[in-house]
Amino acid sequence: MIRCYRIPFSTNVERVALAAGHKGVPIEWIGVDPEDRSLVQEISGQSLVPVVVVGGEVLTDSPRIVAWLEERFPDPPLYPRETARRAEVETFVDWFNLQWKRAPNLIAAGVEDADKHAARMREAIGRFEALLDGRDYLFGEFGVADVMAFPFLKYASFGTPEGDDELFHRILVEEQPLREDSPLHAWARRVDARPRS
Ligand SMILES: N[C@@H](CCC(=O)N[C@@H](CS)C(=O)NCC(=O)O)C(=O)O
Repeated sequence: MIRCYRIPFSTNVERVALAAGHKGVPIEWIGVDPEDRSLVQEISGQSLVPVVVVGGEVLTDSPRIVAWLEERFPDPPLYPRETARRAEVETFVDWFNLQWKRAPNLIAAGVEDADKHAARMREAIGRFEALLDGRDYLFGEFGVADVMAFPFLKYASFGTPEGDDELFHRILVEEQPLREDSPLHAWARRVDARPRS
């Protein structure tokens, strides 16, 4: 059994739920008090979730956990099987995690040039919309790009759910205004309807 430690409304935890759901892999979820990370710290040596414990192995960092799920449970796949297609998707995943995510994180940290980062987030909307031009998911078939991006972009379409008062999530709503006819709305509904473990 795969055990995963989580906190409510966590974007990075939702990635694991979507990836495992796609593969039909059950997860035993352990809820952690967001204000008390001592258990997570003890298990993983750091305080962020998701943390996966499986056999004697402890995995942190959602992209790494999703890649582990792909390796351990290859069917159905989340990454393209063809080498070049896979490299394209991995390039998107790295851009999203290493570049795109910096803007909302820096705004939440209260940096002085928040406006510059907010403008980057608004610019990026056009790129996501272009990826959805004529197709249902970011790279055609549902896959790792959708798993990585959805938990962050869904706020632009759905807003914050009741009980979610996280500043980071409010930034994801406020700095990603969507046109009514943006294809991101239909994409968000499509991904939201997919199974989660
Ligand atoms: N790179 C990590 C980031 C994990 C992360 O930032 N987790 C958030 C929840 S979505 C967290 O635990 N935040 C608590 C905090 O910052 O104290 C991943 O992708 O899993």
